[in-house]
Amino acid sequence: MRNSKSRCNSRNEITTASTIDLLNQDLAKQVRTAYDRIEDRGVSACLFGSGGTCCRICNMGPCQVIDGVEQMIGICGATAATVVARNFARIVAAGTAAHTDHAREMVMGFIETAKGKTPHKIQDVEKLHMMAEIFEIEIEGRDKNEIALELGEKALAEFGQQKGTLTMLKRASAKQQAIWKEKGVEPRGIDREVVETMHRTHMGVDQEYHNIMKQAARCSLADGWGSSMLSTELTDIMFGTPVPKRALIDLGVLKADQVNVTVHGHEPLLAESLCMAAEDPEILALVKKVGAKGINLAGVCCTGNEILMRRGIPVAGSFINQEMVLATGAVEAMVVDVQCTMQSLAQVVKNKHTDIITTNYRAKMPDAIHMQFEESDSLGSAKSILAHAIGNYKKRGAYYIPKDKTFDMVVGFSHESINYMLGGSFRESYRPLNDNIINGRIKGVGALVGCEHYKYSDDHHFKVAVELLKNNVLVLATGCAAQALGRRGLMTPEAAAEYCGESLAEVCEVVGMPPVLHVGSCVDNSRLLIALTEMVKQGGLGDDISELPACGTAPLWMSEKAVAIGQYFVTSGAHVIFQNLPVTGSKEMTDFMLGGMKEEYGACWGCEEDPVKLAQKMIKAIDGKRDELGINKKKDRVLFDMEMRRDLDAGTSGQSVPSMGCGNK
Ligand code: NFS
Ligand code: SF4
Repeated sequence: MRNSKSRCNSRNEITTASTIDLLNQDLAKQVRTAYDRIEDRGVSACLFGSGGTCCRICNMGPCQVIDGVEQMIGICGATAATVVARNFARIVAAGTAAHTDHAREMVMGFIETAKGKTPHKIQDVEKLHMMAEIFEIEIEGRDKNEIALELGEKALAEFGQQKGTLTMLKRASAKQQAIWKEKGVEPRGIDREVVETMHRTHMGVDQEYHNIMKQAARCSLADGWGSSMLSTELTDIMFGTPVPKRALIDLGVLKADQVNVTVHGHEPLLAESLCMAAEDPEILALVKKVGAKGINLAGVCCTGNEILMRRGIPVAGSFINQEMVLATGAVEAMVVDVQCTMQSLAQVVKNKHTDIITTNYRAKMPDAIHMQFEESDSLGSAKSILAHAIGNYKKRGAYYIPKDKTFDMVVGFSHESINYMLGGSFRESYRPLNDNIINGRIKGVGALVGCEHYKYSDDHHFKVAVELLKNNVLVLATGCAAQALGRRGLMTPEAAAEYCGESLAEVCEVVGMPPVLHVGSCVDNSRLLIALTEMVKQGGLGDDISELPACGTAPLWMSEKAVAIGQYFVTSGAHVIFQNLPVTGSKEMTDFMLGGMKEEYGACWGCEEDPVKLAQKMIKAIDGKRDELGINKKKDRVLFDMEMRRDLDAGTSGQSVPSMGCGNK
């Protein structure tokens, strides 16, 4: 059943202050938004589609299948379980393909960088060496570019590999690796798992739901421990591993007297090149010529997260704000690459001076202009794009920027910076985190990830987070979920006192960290896999991820990528709760997803639409793990005494609140 309280179908139910302010302005009243389209279309989603029982993979259908009704199986005889499993596996394959194609671009850009053919440089040599060790690459006496080239080529080979297993699986705990081996779900090559999933779900191939789901598990691991992880690590090596820094979010980051260029999409190669081009003297001269005070780059969606994490570039909006960013009339160009770009954008800017500029041959849009981003000439491409945007500045008509509604954030919590922040310069480690979980000051870790969704209230993520924090669950966030929380002021150290339970607030205060840590883009969910694995390796909290007091959620998943992410977390032992899953049309599949998977991988999926109940289910799952670990015994609440404070302070020297603000390690 739908919970009406968490539904948001009209403009009247929007709670984001900047959006309300903007939509009340005359210039935005005519703009048709997704909220309006939801109202226009009504709310009746097709039951077969939402339950996963519509099959259209062959031309004897489409067949709409009803579980348990003999006359309502597919023309070919396919049952509800088979159809649901096939559809679900295809979602995982599509999500994996999206991350993989992104990752491939990054690896190829990395190789070109190692060859000196891009304006970028190998920046994080420590991480380069760490990755070289994993890939068994000699580092002694070798130049960083030489090592990077070998690493890039070995990484690229993982995509087309046909046999064996992916190299980075060995970063998982021994127990985890043993489970994957025993279940036969170790991915062989990244592309191979996507292709095989598509083949096995073709008409008349794999017809046993459990076997199909086994391949969905293997395919998702090729994403999380394969392409996404490669992308994150190689991007860090090239553009720098994020460290804590302050930044701003919301529509107010747009500037009245500057050329506003928003970058929307996912691939940091484009965004990083635009950042470099924005400082180029030729570009600055053009800016001056049109009478603007500067060029203001701002991010949207995950590309926004990438440059936010590494450069502190402000975020104008997340997925649900993309139309709003343009409705301001203050944007000279929105530069997009791939994924999560709504086709409606061109309609929003129809009578405005704004150009939507597509840059990737894979992703063109009607009514947009296309300026191909050439990796071989990335700075040149980026400069041409900016020059075009600057040319629009003087054409700007009526505009409105909701100025006073911008939020401060401290972002940049890569797994390394969490390690450093908690452990301090002398003993980088997750020990203090584990200790604080064991002693109960932190109940556990909640990962809040994934998309946003117009069908639900826009303070949904906030409500989930607040309930978790109140119960002393530390929140790690990525993707648009992270932006939604930043936009509600949860990413400042000061938020701890307001929202956290007493003991979590104390830990945040001593360390000087926000109660919600921004870990990056969706591809960076691989950072969470590593962070969880590090907690396991640190000891005291079990032998693999499935034993940790941790739980994940993508409470408003929208894209297929989010499902691939959820599936790789579950297959890696983390319990994950979504608002719904397209499996309800089959009892067998529902039972397997919400229960049976646990027997095989130590974790399963859960579903809950109501944000507060969802958080409570996460807390219950975390408490269950604490019970199993025997660390949930009621203790007298211990406040930090002087010795504990000294201990943590010594551990965090150099990372007090002010130094977190400037973010230099
Ligand atoms: Ni993730 Fe990021 Fe946002 Fe969802 Fe889309 S931008 S990759 S898919 S909507 S979180
Ligand atoms: Fe129908 Fe079977 Fe064809 Fe699917 S594969 S559309 S269930 S006949």
